Amino acid sequence: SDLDAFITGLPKAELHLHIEGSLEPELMFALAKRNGVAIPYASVDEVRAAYDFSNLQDFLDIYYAGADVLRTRADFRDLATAYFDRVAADGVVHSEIFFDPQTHTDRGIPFADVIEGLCDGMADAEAKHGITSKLILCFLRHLSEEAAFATLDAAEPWLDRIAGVGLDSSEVGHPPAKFERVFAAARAKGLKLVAHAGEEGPPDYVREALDLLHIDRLDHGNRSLEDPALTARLARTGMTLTVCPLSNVKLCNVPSIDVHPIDRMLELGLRATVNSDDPAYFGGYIGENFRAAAAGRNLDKRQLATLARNSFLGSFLDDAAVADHL
Ligand code: ES4
Ligand code: ZN
Repeated sequence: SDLDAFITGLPKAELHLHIEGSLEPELMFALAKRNGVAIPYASVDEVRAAYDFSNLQDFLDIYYAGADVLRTRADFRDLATAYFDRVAADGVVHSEIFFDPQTHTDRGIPFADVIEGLCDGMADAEAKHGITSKLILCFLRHLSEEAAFATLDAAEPWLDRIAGVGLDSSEVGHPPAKFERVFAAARAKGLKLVAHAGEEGPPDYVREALDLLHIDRLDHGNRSLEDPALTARLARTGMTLTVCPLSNVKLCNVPSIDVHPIDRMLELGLRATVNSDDPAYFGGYIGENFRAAAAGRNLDKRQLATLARNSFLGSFLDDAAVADHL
Protein backbone atom coordinates (compact mmCIF):
# COMPACT_ATOMS: atom_id res chain seq x y z
CA SER A 1 0.00 0.00 0.00
CA ASP A 2 0.90 3.67 -0.13
CA LEU A 3 1.57 3.78 3.62
CA ASP A 4 3.81 0.66 3.44
CA ALA A 5 5.91 2.31 0.75
CA PHE A 6 6.03 5.52 2.79
CA ILE A 7 7.29 3.60 5.84
CA THR A 8 9.95 1.74 3.89
CA GLY A 9 11.08 4.95 2.23
CA LEU A 10 11.47 6.83 5.50
CA PRO A 11 15.16 6.82 6.47
CA LYS A 12 15.30 5.51 10.01
CA ALA A 13 17.69 4.60 12.81
CA GLU A 14 17.17 1.56 14.98
CA LEU A 15 18.04 2.24 18.62
CA HIS A 16 16.81 -0.90 20.39
CA LEU A 17 17.98 -4.15 18.84
CA HIS A 18 19.58 -7.06 20.70
CA ILE A 19 21.80 -8.66 18.07
CA GLU A 20 21.36 -12.08 19.73
CA GLY A 21 17.62 -11.53 19.29
CA SER A 22 18.06 -11.33 15.52
CA LEU A 23 19.14 -14.99 15.36
CA GLU A 24 16.61 -16.55 12.99
CA PRO A 25 15.80 -20.26 13.39
CA GLU A 26 17.37 -21.01 9.98
CA LEU A 27 20.71 -19.52 11.05
CA MET A 28 20.37 -21.23 14.46
CA PHE A 29 20.17 -24.59 12.66
CA ALA A 30 23.03 -23.76 10.30
CA LEU A 31 25.32 -22.71 13.18
CA ALA A 32 24.32 -25.73 15.28
CA LYS A 33 25.41 -27.94 12.39
CA ARG A 34 28.60 -25.99 11.66
CA ASN A 35 29.63 -26.08 15.34
CA GLY A 36 28.35 -29.56 16.22
CA VAL A 37 26.00 -28.14 18.87
CA ALA A 38 22.85 -30.08 19.82
CA ILE A 39 19.65 -28.00 19.91
CA PRO A 40 16.38 -29.11 21.50
CA TYR A 41 14.34 -28.68 18.30
CA ALA A 42 13.77 -31.02 15.35
CA SER A 43 12.89 -28.34 12.79
CA VAL A 44 12.67 -24.64 12.09
CA ASP A 45 8.88 -24.89 12.47
CA GLU A 46 9.31 -26.45 15.89
CA VAL A 47 11.55 -23.56 16.93
CA ARG A 48 8.99 -20.99 15.78
CA ALA A 49 6.21 -22.88 17.61
CA ALA A 50 8.20 -22.55 20.85
CA TYR A 51 8.09 -18.75 20.56
CA ASP A 52 4.89 -18.31 22.54
CA PHE A 53 5.63 -16.23 25.63
CA SER A 54 3.61 -15.10 28.65
CA ASN A 55 6.19 -12.67 30.00
CA LEU A 56 9.80 -11.48 29.72
CA GLN A 57 11.32 -14.40 31.65
CA ASP A 58 9.60 -16.99 29.41
CA PHE A 59 11.28 -15.35 26.45
CA LEU A 60 14.68 -14.90 28.10
CA ASP A 61 14.95 -18.62 28.93
CA ILE A 62 14.53 -19.50 25.24
CA TYR A 63 16.67 -16.61 24.02
CA TYR A 64 19.67 -17.58 26.16
CA ALA A 65 19.32 -21.24 25.06
CA GLY A 66 19.26 -20.18 21.38
CA ALA A 67 22.42 -18.11 21.80
CA ASP A 68 24.36 -21.30 22.63
CA VAL A 69 24.92 -21.98 18.91
CA LEU A 70 27.02 -18.79 18.64
CA ARG A 71 30.60 -19.94 19.16
CA THR A 72 33.12 -18.28 16.81
CA ARG A 73 34.09 -14.89 15.45
CA ALA A 74 32.60 -15.97 12.10
CA ASP A 75 29.29 -16.81 13.83
CA PHE A 76 29.01 -13.29 15.25
CA ARG A 77 29.90 -11.83 11.87
CA ASP A 78 27.23 -13.94 10.14
CA LEU A 79 24.68 -12.96 12.80
CA ALA A 80 25.33 -9.24 12.28
CA THR A 81 25.41 -9.59 8.49
CA ALA A 82 22.00 -11.33 8.45
CA TYR A 83 20.54 -8.47 10.52
CA PHE A 84 21.96 -5.70 8.31
CA ASP A 85 20.99 -7.46 5.07
CA ARG A 86 17.43 -7.72 6.38
CA VAL A 87 17.02 -4.14 7.61
CA ALA A 88 18.65 -2.57 4.56
CA ALA A 89 15.32 -3.43 2.87
CA ASP A 90 13.43 -1.63 5.67
CA GLY A 91 15.14 1.71 5.09
CA VAL A 92 17.45 1.54 8.11
CA VAL A 93 20.45 3.82 7.61
CA HIS A 94 21.90 3.64 11.14
CA SER A 95 21.65 1.11 13.95
CA GLU A 96 22.82 1.13 17.57
CA ILE A 97 23.16 -2.51 18.48
CA PHE A 98 23.00 -4.12 21.91
CA PHE A 99 25.13 -7.14 22.65
CA ASP A 100 25.25 -9.26 25.80
CA PRO A 101 28.90 -10.31 26.31
CA GLN A 102 28.17 -12.20 29.52
CA THR A 103 25.88 -14.62 27.66
CA HIS A 104 28.97 -15.66 25.70
CA THR A 105 31.94 -15.19 28.05
CA ASP A 106 30.12 -17.28 30.70
CA ARG A 107 30.17 -20.13 28.12
CA GLY A 108 33.91 -19.74 27.54
CA ILE A 109 33.68 -17.68 24.33
CA PRO A 110 36.40 -15.02 24.32
CA PHE A 111 35.16 -11.42 24.51
CA ALA A 112 37.48 -10.73 21.55
CA ASP A 113 35.68 -13.20 19.28
CA VAL A 114 32.26 -11.72 20.11
CA ILE A 115 33.17 -8.08 19.51
CA GLU A 116 35.55 -8.62 16.58
CA GLY A 117 32.93 -10.74 14.81
CA LEU A 118 30.25 -8.08 15.33
CA CYS A 119 32.65 -5.36 14.14
CA ASP A 120 33.41 -7.44 11.00
CA GLY A 121 29.69 -7.55 10.20
CA MET A 122 29.29 -3.83 10.92
CA ALA A 123 32.16 -2.91 8.59
CA ASP A 124 30.72 -5.15 5.84
CA ALA A 125 27.29 -3.50 6.25
CA GLU A 126 28.71 -0.02 5.89
CA ALA A 127 30.58 -1.04 2.73
CA LYS A 128 27.69 -3.02 1.23
CA HIS A 129 24.62 -1.00 2.29
CA GLY A 130 25.98 2.31 3.59
CA ILE A 131 24.43 1.52 6.99
CA THR A 132 26.37 3.05 9.88
CA SER A 133 26.27 1.43 13.31
CA LYS A 134 27.45 1.58 16.91
CA LEU A 135 27.73 -1.02 19.67
CA ILE A 136 26.16 -0.83 23.12
CA LEU A 137 27.44 -3.34 25.67
CA CYS A 138 24.62 -4.54 27.92
CA PHE A 139 25.10 -5.84 31.43
CA LEU A 140 22.82 -8.72 32.42
CA ARG A 141 20.95 -7.36 35.42
CA HIS A 142 20.10 -10.80 36.87
CA LEU A 143 23.86 -11.24 37.44
CA SER A 144 25.90 -9.43 40.09
CA GLU A 145 27.40 -5.97 40.21
CA GLU A 146 30.79 -7.66 40.47
CA ALA A 147 30.16 -9.59 37.23
CA ALA A 148 29.18 -6.34 35.50
CA PHE A 149 32.42 -4.69 36.66
CA ALA A 150 34.40 -7.70 35.33
CA THR A 151 32.64 -7.29 31.97
CA LEU A 152 33.47 -3.58 31.83
CA ASP A 153 37.11 -4.52 32.56
CA ALA A 154 37.08 -7.16 29.81
CA ALA A 155 35.82 -4.50 27.35
CA GLU A 156 38.70 -2.11 28.10
CA PRO A 157 40.78 -2.94 24.95
CA TRP A 158 37.75 -2.20 22.71
CA LEU A 159 36.35 0.93 24.33
CA ASP A 160 37.01 2.89 21.14
CA ARG A 161 34.48 0.61 19.42
CA ILE A 162 31.81 0.76 22.12
CA ALA A 163 29.50 3.78 22.17
CA GLY A 164 27.81 3.02 25.46
CA VAL A 165 26.57 0.57 28.02
CA GLY A 166 23.06 -0.69 28.72
CA LEU A 167 21.16 -2.84 31.16
CA ASP A 168 18.95 -5.73 30.10
CA SER A 169 17.56 -9.16 31.09
CA SER A 170 15.13 -9.85 33.98
CA GLU A 171 13.91 -6.47 35.20
CA VAL A 172 11.71 -7.08 38.24
CA GLY A 173 13.83 -7.72 41.34
CA HIS A 174 16.91 -6.20 39.70
CA PRO A 175 16.40 -2.43 39.96
CA PRO A 176 18.76 0.08 38.36
CA ALA A 177 20.17 0.94 41.82
CA LYS A 178 22.04 -2.40 41.76
CA PHE A 179 24.25 -0.99 38.96
CA GLU A 180 24.73 2.59 40.12
CA ARG A 181 28.48 2.19 40.66
CA VAL A 182 29.11 0.31 37.39
CA PHE A 183 27.28 3.00 35.43
CA ALA A 184 29.30 5.71 37.22
CA ALA A 185 32.50 3.89 36.16
CA ALA A 186 31.24 3.61 32.56
CA ARG A 187 30.35 7.30 32.57
CA ALA A 188 33.86 8.15 33.78
CA LYS A 189 35.21 6.33 30.69
CA GLY A 190 33.13 8.60 28.44
CA LEU A 191 30.55 5.96 27.51
CA LYS A 192 26.90 6.77 26.80
CA LEU A 193 24.38 5.20 29.16
CA VAL A 194 21.05 3.50 28.47
CA ALA A 195 18.92 1.10 30.48
CA HIS A 196 15.82 -1.02 30.05
CA ALA A 197 13.30 0.31 32.56
CA GLY A 198 9.54 0.33 32.84
CA GLU A 199 9.16 -2.65 30.50
CA GLU A 200 7.77 -4.86 33.28
CA GLY A 201 9.15 -2.91 36.23
CA PRO A 202 7.36 -0.01 37.94
CA PRO A 203 7.77 3.74 37.31
CA ASP A 204 10.17 3.90 40.29
CA TYR A 205 12.68 1.86 38.26
CA VAL A 206 12.53 4.53 35.54
CA ARG A 207 13.17 7.19 38.21
CA GLU A 208 16.19 5.21 39.45
CA ALA A 209 17.52 4.92 35.90
CA LEU A 210 17.30 8.72 35.59
CA ASP A 211 18.50 9.74 39.05
CA LEU A 212 21.01 6.99 39.92
CA LEU A 213 22.28 5.78 36.54
CA HIS A 214 22.00 9.17 34.73
CA ILE A 215 20.87 7.52 31.50
CA ASP A 216 21.07 9.29 28.15
CA ARG A 217 18.22 7.20 26.68
CA LEU A 218 15.41 5.05 28.10
CA ASP A 219 14.75 1.56 26.70
CA HIS A 220 11.01 0.76 26.65
CA GLY A 221 9.80 3.06 29.44
CA ASN A 222 6.17 2.10 28.83
CA ARG A 223 5.17 1.98 32.49
CA SER A 224 6.27 5.62 32.92
CA LEU A 225 2.80 6.44 31.60
CA GLU A 226 1.30 5.24 34.90
CA ASP A 227 2.96 8.24 36.59
CA PRO A 228 1.96 11.66 35.20
CA ALA A 229 4.78 13.54 36.98
CA LEU A 230 7.36 11.13 35.59
CA THR A 231 5.83 11.35 32.12
CA ALA A 232 5.97 15.15 32.26
CA ARG A 233 9.60 15.03 33.35
CA LEU A 234 10.55 12.71 30.45
CA ALA A 235 8.78 15.05 28.01
CA ARG A 236 10.31 18.21 29.49
CA THR A 237 13.84 16.82 29.42
CA GLY A 238 13.54 15.46 25.86
CA MET A 239 14.35 11.91 26.90
CA THR A 240 14.23 9.43 24.02
CA LEU A 241 12.17 6.27 24.62
CA THR A 242 13.08 3.24 22.50
CA VAL A 243 9.66 1.65 22.20
CA CYS A 244 9.19 -1.86 20.78
CA PRO A 245 5.54 -2.42 19.78
CA LEU A 246 5.63 -6.08 18.67
CA SER A 247 7.83 -7.00 21.65
CA ASN A 248 5.30 -5.44 24.01
CA VAL A 249 2.52 -7.55 22.49
CA LYS A 250 4.56 -10.80 22.33
CA LEU A 251 5.61 -10.46 25.98
CA CYS A 252 2.05 -9.60 27.03
CA ASN A 253 2.97 -6.17 28.35
CA VAL A 254 0.33 -4.70 26.02
CA PRO A 255 -2.82 -6.79 25.32
CA SER A 256 -2.86 -6.08 21.58
CA ILE A 257 -1.32 -3.75 19.01
CA ASP A 258 -4.70 -1.97 18.70
CA VAL A 259 -4.24 -0.52 22.20
CA HIS A 260 -0.50 0.13 22.07
CA PRO A 261 0.29 3.57 23.59
CA ILE A 262 2.73 4.70 20.85
CA ASP A 263 0.44 7.53 19.67
CA ARG A 264 -0.42 8.51 23.24
CA MET A 265 3.32 8.82 23.92
CA LEU A 266 3.67 11.27 21.02
CA GLU A 267 0.62 13.23 22.18
CA LEU A 268 2.15 13.50 25.65
CA GLY A 269 5.23 15.09 24.08
CA LEU A 270 7.52 12.12 24.59
CA ARG A 271 10.34 11.54 22.12
CA ALA A 272 9.23 8.02 21.23
CA THR A 273 10.89 5.83 18.62
CA VAL A 274 9.91 2.48 17.04
CA ASN A 275 12.27 -0.49 17.28
CA SER A 276 12.26 -4.29 16.97
CA ASP A 277 13.99 -5.46 20.21
CA ASP A 278 14.40 -9.18 19.30
CA PRO A 279 13.03 -9.42 15.76
CA ALA A 280 13.61 -13.16 15.25
CA TYR A 281 11.52 -13.88 18.35
CA PHE A 282 8.83 -11.19 18.31
CA GLY A 283 7.42 -11.37 14.80
CA GLY A 284 9.31 -8.81 12.82
CA TYR A 285 11.99 -6.27 12.08
CA ILE A 286 11.69 -2.50 12.37
CA GLY A 287 9.57 -2.22 9.22
CA GLU A 288 7.03 -4.71 10.59
CA ASN A 289 6.97 -2.78 13.87
CA PHE A 290 6.20 0.46 12.03
CA ARG A 291 3.54 -1.23 9.88
CA ALA A 292 1.88 -3.01 12.81
CA ALA A 293 1.80 0.18 14.88
CA ALA A 294 0.52 2.22 11.93
CA ALA A 295 -2.29 -0.27 11.23
CA GLY A 296 -3.13 -0.91 14.89
CA ARG A 297 -3.25 2.75 15.88
CA ASN A 298 -4.17 4.30 12.55
CA LEU A 299 -1.03 6.43 12.46
CA ASP A 300 -0.73 9.04 9.73
CA LYS A 301 2.34 10.08 7.73
CA ARG A 302 3.05 12.99 10.06
CA GLN A 303 3.20 10.68 13.10
CA LEU A 304 5.33 8.12 11.23
CA ALA A 305 7.76 10.83 10.10
CA THR A 306 8.00 12.11 13.69
CA LEU A 307 8.87 8.61 14.93
CA ALA A 308 11.60 8.26 12.29
CA ARG A 309 12.94 11.78 12.97
CA ASN A 310 13.04 10.99 16.70
CA SER A 311 15.27 8.01 15.99
CA PHE A 312 18.01 10.33 14.69
CA LEU A 313 17.48 12.95 17.41
CA GLY A 314 17.81 10.19 20.01
CA SER A 315 20.80 8.49 18.41
CA PHE A 316 24.40 8.78 19.55
CA LEU A 317 25.48 10.15 16.18
CA ASP A 318 27.28 13.48 16.37
CA ASP A 319 25.29 16.65 15.66
CA ALA A 320 26.58 16.96 12.08
CA ALA A 321 25.56 13.38 11.24
CA VAL A 322 22.14 13.88 12.84
CA ALA A 323 21.65 17.07 10.81
CA ASP A 324 22.57 15.13 7.63
CA HIS A 325 19.79 12.64 8.32
CA LEU A 326 17.02 15.17 9.11
C1 ES4 B 1 15.25 -8.24 26.11
CL1 ES4 B 1 12.74 -7.50 25.51
C2 ES4 B 1 14.09 -7.61 26.55
N1 ES4 B 1 14.00 -7.12 27.79
C3 ES4 B 1 15.03 -7.27 28.60
N2 ES4 B 1 16.17 -7.87 28.26
C4 ES4 B 1 16.27 -8.35 27.01
N3 ES4 B 1 17.28 -8.99 26.40
C5 ES4 B 1 16.89 -9.28 25.17
N4 ES4 B 1 15.64 -8.83 24.98
ZN1 ZN C 1 15.31 -4.91 24.78
